[in-house]
Amino acid sequence: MRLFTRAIVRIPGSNFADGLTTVDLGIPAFDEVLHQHARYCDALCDCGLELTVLEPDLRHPDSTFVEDAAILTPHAAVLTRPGASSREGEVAAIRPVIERFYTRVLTIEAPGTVDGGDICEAENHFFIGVSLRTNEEGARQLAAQLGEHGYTASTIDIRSMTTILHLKSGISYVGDNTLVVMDEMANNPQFARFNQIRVSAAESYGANCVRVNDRVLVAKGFPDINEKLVARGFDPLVLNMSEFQKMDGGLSCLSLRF
Ligand code: CIR
Repeated sequence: MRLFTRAIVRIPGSNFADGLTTVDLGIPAFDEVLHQHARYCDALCDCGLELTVLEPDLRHPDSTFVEDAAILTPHAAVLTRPGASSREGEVAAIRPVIERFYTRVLTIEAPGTVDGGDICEAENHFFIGVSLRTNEEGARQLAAQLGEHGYTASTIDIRSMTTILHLKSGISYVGDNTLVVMDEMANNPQFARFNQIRVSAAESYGANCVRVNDRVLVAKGFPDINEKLVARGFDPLVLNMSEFQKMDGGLSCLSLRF
């Protein structure tokens, strides 16, 4: 599993609750949003990462979900072209930050769209979700760019799965050839070569977890996933994500790790 040394995060803005959401879980409480974000940052530091912490960007209420604006591999960075128009400007805002760390910065061009949340990296292979945010043209461009850097890629069409926004809402690669995957997706033949930790519909939000060096970040409140990770020798680090869940956000989307 790739070792990470750094992460980029962005502090949520006071208009965080004005972002996009498809769920009906209530309005996030801003104090608690900031608190949960701070604990998330602490967790990344505990995993050994050096953080670049960006100031809130009030022009873009969803911009704390930095993962959607870029894909960072050891060899190249790709700036995305988010599928939601309210999020397009997030890319220009993060570009100079990415350029501090990468000499080679690629882009997704219209009519392609890609959200980073649809990109699941599993060693040298990338699963690219084709969703309501990432279109086939975006997936094609990204696969070609990754191919030039020695990676393979394949697409997974999640457009018919109404319960998830992004591919990584339903699947995570946690290293050691293991996927955490929601039941609805588990039988996809593309996942057959992996060990699988299956996630029931009741715990589906918990399928978005993140391997960071020796730990796996896991959302609080999903005991079955937690137990299964422990049983397979993983070391979960549990974080309360309740306020981000209200805005369709998961653990992975709050950081760019590299
Ligand atoms: C959105 O709908 O775009 C945000 N409210 C949530 C984005 C979550 N991102 C992710 O899962 N990668």
